[in-house]
Amino acid sequence: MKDSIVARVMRGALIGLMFASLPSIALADPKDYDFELVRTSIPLGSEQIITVRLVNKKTGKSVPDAVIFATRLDMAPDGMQEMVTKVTPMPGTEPGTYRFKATFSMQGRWQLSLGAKVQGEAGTVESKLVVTAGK
Ligand SMILES: [Cu+2]
Repeated sequence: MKDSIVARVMRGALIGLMFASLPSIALADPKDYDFELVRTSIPLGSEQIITVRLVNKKTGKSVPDAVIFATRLDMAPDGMQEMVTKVTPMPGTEPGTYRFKATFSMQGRWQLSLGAKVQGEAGTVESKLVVTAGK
C-alpha cells in the first residue's frame, strides 16, 4: 500500500514538472513578437526614415538587440510589387526600435517586409508593415 502511494506522489510530481516547463516553451514562440510602425505615414522623397518597434505581445514591452536580417520595401499594396526601393538599416535611437532609410519616389502604399532574430529565440519573427507615402 505504501509503495503505491509513493508511486502516485512521484507521478504527480512528474506531471507537475511537465506543466511547469510549458510556459518557457510557449515564451520561445516567434508568434509572440510583432513589429509596429511608430508612424504610418512618410513624406515623399529621398532619405526618409521609417521607425518600427519590435514588441513582445505577451508583455507589451519593446524588444531590444534583435537582429534584423531581411528587408524589402515595395508597392505591393497598390498592385506594384515590382516597384522596389532600397532599404538601409540605420542605428536605432532608443532600445527596442529599429530604423531604416529609404527613398519614396511615388505617392501611395509601400510594404516593408521584415525578418528578425530575437535573443534567446530559436524561430524567426516575420512581419509585413504598410506605410503610406506622400499623404
Ligand atoms: Cu508605384
